[in-house]
Amino acid sequence: MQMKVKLTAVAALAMLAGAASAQDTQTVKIGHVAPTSGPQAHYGKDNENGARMAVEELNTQNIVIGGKKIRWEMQGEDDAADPKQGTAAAQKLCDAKVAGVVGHLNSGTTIPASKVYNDCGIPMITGAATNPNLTKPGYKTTYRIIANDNALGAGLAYYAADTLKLKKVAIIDDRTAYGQGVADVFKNTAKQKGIEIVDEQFTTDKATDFMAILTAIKSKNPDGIFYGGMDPQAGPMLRQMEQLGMGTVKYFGGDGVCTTEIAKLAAGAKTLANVVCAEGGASIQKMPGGTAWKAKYDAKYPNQFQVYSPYTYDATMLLVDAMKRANSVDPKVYTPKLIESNFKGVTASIAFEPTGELKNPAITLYVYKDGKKTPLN
Ligand code: ABU
Repeated sequence: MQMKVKLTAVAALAMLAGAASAQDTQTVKIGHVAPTSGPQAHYGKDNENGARMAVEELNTQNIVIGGKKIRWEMQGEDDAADPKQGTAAAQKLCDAKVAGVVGHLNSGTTIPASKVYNDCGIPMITGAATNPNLTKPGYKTTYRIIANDNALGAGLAYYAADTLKLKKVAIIDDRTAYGQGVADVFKNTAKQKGIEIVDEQFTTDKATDFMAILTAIKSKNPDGIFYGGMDPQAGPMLRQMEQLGMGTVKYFGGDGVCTTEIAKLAAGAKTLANVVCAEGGASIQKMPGGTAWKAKYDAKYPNQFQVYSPYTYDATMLLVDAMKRANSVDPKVYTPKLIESNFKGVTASIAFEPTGELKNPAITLYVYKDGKKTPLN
């Protein structure tokens, strides 16, 4: 009997000790959303890798917030680049009570999802969605840490006019928020710079056959084509331009075509050498922590790097930086700290305009030399 009492007391003490340590540790979830299935999965997986890498590093840092040691967990969701799936994923993350969200990738999913996050009071930071309309509603929960399409589209138009001295350009876009938006900025700036827009054609983010629209454009004899869209379309389009004998036509695109993958998708087409694309931020070689970070990324995720993973890494770290400064993981408490960020990231020193846009965004233009993405500046 006495033995039984002793054992019960020991068990109770052990339970108390367990309860105390459980109380001192708190699991905090950070959501990530991107298309991790479908034709844009290579971008989405790269983005998710960046956020996961940050979470794994955070878990080695023994971070204490509000008196509790935090165990960080990433909850990854797939929106398949589809606006409806984007808002469903956002609601799922709200319901899961994540502390913050990194994403989404596509402007077409990010813009409607930003309202869902604002309604449930969770901050989101995108390092990929570039349509300027994202920050127009003025939500205090919406942040972007990369240049938007006003900078990308205009930068390319200036290059086409001032450096390449092009006179006649045709425009194609995929009718998504991103594709249409960046094409409009390019078109309007190019017109202001005296370039004639000889044709405008439209496609979708599902299409793979562009022979009809390229044939129509060829008859207008342009010096260049601007494509507003992503690489699953741009790669085959470059192949089909070659088949149609459009081997001297310059090909412009925003960050959506500025990937490692486009070299594979163009499948050896010589027209890849005509691509000039613009991406937000400095080239990885010129980012403050870019070279060392990329070496770590490549060791962990060989051959998966595309464009935005340094930004999803920084976005994750930025959320946690705001939580640390607020000494709280509660979105209501720490979200106001985000706008005051002055964070030395891998990609840049990150501070925000009152709108949630990045202060002083840089852009870099790239070409593909011998099939390899190469910065021009
Ligand atoms: N920024 C290009 C890809 C993502 C988007 O804005 O739709």
